[in-house]
Amino acid sequence: MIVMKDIIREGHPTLRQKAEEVKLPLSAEDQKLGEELLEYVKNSQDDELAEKYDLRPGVGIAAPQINISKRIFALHFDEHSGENLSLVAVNPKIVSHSVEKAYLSGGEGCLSVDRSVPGYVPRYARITVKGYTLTGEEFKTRLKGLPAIAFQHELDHLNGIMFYDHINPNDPFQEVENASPIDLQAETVE
Ligand code: 4LI
Ligand code: NI
Repeated sequence: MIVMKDIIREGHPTLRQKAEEVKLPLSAEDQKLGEELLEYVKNSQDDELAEKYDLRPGVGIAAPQINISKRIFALHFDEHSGENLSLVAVNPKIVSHSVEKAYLSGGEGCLSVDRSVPGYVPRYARITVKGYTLTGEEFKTRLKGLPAIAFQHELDHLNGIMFYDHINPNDPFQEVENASPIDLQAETVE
C-alpha cells in the first residue's frame, strides 16, 4: 500500500517530466499500479486509516507522484464531498472544454507540495474526457465542479505541470475572467 514516504515532493525531477503512455492491454503491473493509486485516495479519506497510516487526504493522485512516469491517475470522491465518483484513468485526455473557467476559492493543494501556495488556479469549468479504465475499456465522460478541477490537476501531473504554475505571480488572487469560484465545504476540508 502507498504511504506518504512513497510520495515524491516538489523539486524531484520526475514531477517535471512528461509521463509515458501506458501500453494496452494493461500489464498486470500497470493494473496493480492503478489499484494502488485508487486505494491511496480512498484510504486517505477514511478518518481511521488516514490516522493509522498518517496519510494526507486527497481526492486525486497520479503515478508520477510515486516516481512512476506513466500516464495513469486515480480520483475518488465519496458521498460526503457531494460527489460520487471513483475512477482510474489510463492515457487520459480532454476532448473538449467549456469557455467558462472555475477555480477553488480556497486554492489548490497537492500531496507532493508540503507548503500552502495561495492563489487562484484557473481551470476549465466543464470538460469532456476520454481514457481507458483498468480493464482496458475506453471511457468518455463529462465532468464539472471539483471532479473537473481534480481531473485537470492530475492530468497536469502527467505533463510535468504543478498547480502553482497557473497562479499569477504578480497577483495570486486576481479575478479570473469568465470564472466561477468553487467552495469546498468546511466539513470536506476540515
Ligand atoms: C479530509 C477528508 C483549504 C485548503 C481549502 C479532507 C476527506 C486547501 C481548499 C479531504 C484547499 C477529504 C483539497 C485539493 C484543496 C489546501 C487534491 C480536503 C481532500 C480538501 C481534498 C486535487 C486540488 C486536490 C479548497 C493547501 C491533494 N484538494 N483541497 N485542493 N479533502 N482537498 N486538490 N485546496 N491547501 N489535493 O489544500 O486531492 S485538485 Cl476529500
Ligand atoms: Ni498534485
